[in-house]
Amino acid sequence: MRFDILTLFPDMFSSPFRESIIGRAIEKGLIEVRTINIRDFALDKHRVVDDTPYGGGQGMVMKVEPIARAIEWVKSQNPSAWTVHLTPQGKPFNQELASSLSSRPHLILLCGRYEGVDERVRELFVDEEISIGDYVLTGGELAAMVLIDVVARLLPGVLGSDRSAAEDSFFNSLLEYPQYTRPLDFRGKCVPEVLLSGNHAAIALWRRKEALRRTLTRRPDLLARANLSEEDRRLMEEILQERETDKGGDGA
Ligand code: 6GU
Repeated sequence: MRFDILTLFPDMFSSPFRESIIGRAIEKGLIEVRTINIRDFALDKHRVVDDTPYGGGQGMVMKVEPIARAIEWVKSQNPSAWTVHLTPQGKPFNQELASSLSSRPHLILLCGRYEGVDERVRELFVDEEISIGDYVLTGGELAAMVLIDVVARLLPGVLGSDRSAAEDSFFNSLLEYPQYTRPLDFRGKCVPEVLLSGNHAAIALWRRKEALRRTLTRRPDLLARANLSEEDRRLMEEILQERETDKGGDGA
């Protein structure tokens, strides 16, 4: 899968994609990430990429021509590339949207600055507008990094054979269960007994219950979408009972 990032700040992308899972995916040729400096597509002597807004007001607006030329340059190589504009006005990004993007062989990611991009870019060149959450970033660059990370790990081979994204939290609409490693006792806080039992069925049941408990406590909105089995419903009953008696839970 190919990602072409259109940005005014290509240097922001050099380090994050060298590391870890995404770095290895690039080395293995599973994904290609290329940054394209929008300024290189400005034709005037001073390579101007932004201008003051018609109608007045604060800040600068990114000009349409350099962005148009940059997108058309990529499209001349692959007319079927899918163009995404990262903007707070976009559709909220989530696992489902990531999954649908992961089936596209070539994404063009347009990173705007917060003040905005000339509206005609959207009208003429953008297939989809995406936001990564209800808060304001100074530009689309960090959002593009988030999107690439989330989408890339869904591609075959990126996570390695021993792990699949289908096991992840959010894929199942539940939060993850708590994890522990050595030492057994840290300042009087001990690892739950059941995890030392060697009883795999009991461990699986405990983990499922704790995942349900966390989701109920922290993100009850996710439960509406979760596919709960008969056993899950029974565990939920237990959790609610426990909450009644000892105001238990994981302290969340
Ligand atoms: Cl995609 N861009 C900016 N500038 N801010 C954001 C965002 C995107 N998503 C959330 N906040």
